[in-house]
Amino acid sequence: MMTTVFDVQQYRKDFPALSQKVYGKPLVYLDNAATAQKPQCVIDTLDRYYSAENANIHRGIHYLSQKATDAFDEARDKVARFINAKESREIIFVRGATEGINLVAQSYVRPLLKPGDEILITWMEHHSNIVPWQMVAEQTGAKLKVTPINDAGELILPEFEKLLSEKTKLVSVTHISNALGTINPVKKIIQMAHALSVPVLVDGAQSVPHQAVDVQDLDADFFVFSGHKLFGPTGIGVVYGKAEHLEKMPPYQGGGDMISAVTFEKTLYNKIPYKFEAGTPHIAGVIGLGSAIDYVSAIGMSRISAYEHELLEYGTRALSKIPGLRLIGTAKEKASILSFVLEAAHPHDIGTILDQEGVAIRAGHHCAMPVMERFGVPATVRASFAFYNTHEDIDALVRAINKVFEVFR
Ligand code: 7TS
Repeated sequence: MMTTVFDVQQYRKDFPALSQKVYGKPLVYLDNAATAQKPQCVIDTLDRYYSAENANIHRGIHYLSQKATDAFDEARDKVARFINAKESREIIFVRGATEGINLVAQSYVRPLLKPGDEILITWMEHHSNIVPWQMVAEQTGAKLKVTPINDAGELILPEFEKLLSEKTKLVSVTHISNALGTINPVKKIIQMAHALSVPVLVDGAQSVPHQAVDVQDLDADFFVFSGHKLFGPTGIGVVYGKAEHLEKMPPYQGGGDMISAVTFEKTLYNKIPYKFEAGTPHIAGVIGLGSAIDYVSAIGMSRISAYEHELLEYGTRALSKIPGLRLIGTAKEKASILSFVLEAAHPHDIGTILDQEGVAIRAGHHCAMPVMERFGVPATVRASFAFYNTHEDIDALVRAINKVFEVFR
C-alpha cells in the first residue's frame, strides 16, 4: 500500500488568509471551531459565479439561469455523496447548523409534541442545540431532559439510557463538542434511541470538517452542519433528513419555490427538498460549499483526521507541561480542540495577550454556558485546529502562553 505524506505546507499555500501578518507577526490561526479559512478554489468559485454565472435558479429559461441551476443541483449531489445520504433530495439547504436545528424543531418535532412529552439532549450542547428545543417545549408543554457528563467531559451513557423513555420524542446530540472536543459515540446513541423507536438528530457542525461522516452507517434521522466551518462560505448550511421523515413534515417557511401551485384558497407544496427551501437560496454559497467539499475530499477526510489527531496529541503533551494550566475536556475520544484555563489569568486577558502575539484563539463560554457551569469556570481559552495547522503553530501557542506568565507574574 502506498503511504502519502501529509504535506501541510503545500495545503497552507491554498489558503491566502494564512500567510498574512497581524501586529507584524505571522498569523497563527487557531480559531477553526468558530470558522475556518477558505481555500483559493472556494474564493475563485464565488468570484466566477458572481463574475460570469450570476442568475436566479429554477426560474429562468435563459443560458445563465440554466448554468446556475446545474451548478446548484450538482452541489446538492456533492453534499449527498460527502455524507453518504441515500438520495440528493434528502439534502436541504439552510443558513447553517443553527437554522437546521430550528427547522427540525419546528417542522418535525413541534407537530409531534404533547404536554409531558420529552426532548433529550446532553450537557455539552452548543446553545444552538438547546434553545430551539426550549422554544418548542414552551410552545407545546413538552419538557427538555439533559444527559449529564463526567469530569472528563464524556457523556454518561447509563444516565442517557435511564432518561430515554416512551415519552422521548427526539434525541438531539452533538457529534463533537465545540467547547470540550469530546467525540460522542453517536452510532451507539442512535442504536439505543432506535431500540425505543426514538428518532435522533446529530449536530455535525464540529464533525464534518474533521472526520468522514456516513449518515446511513450512523442511521441518523437528521444531521445538520454549517458550510463555513468546512472551509466554505458563511450563510450556507445543510439539513440531512431521511426522506420518510421529510415527506411527512410541513414546510418550515412559505414563499417562492416551495410550492407546486398557489390559489388564494389553497397552496399545494412542492416535493422534497424544495418544500423546505422558500425564497431565492444562497446560490453562491451552495456552489461554494460544493467547491469546499471537492477540496477536502481530494485531500481525504481520513487523512485529515489522522493528521489532526497527531496535532492534538502533540498539543495536549505541550500544554500539559505548563504549570497551573488545567485542560477542560479530557475525553478519551477527542477531536482537535484544546480548551483550558490558567490559574494566573482570566481567559479574556490570556486571549488579548495571545492576540498580540499573532495567535488567534477564542476566549469565552463558546456558546456552551452549561459546560462552563459544569466545570466551574466562567470561560475557557480554546485553541481549535484544522488540517492546515502545524506543530510550529502549537509551539507558537506555547510561547504566547509563556508571555502571559511574564505579564501576570
Ligand atoms: N453546533 C455546534 C456544535 C457548534 O459548534 C456551532 C457553532 C453551532 C452548532 C452553530 O453553528 P452556526 O454556524 O449555525 O453558528 N460553534 C461556534 C463556536 O464554537 N465558536 O463560534 C461558533
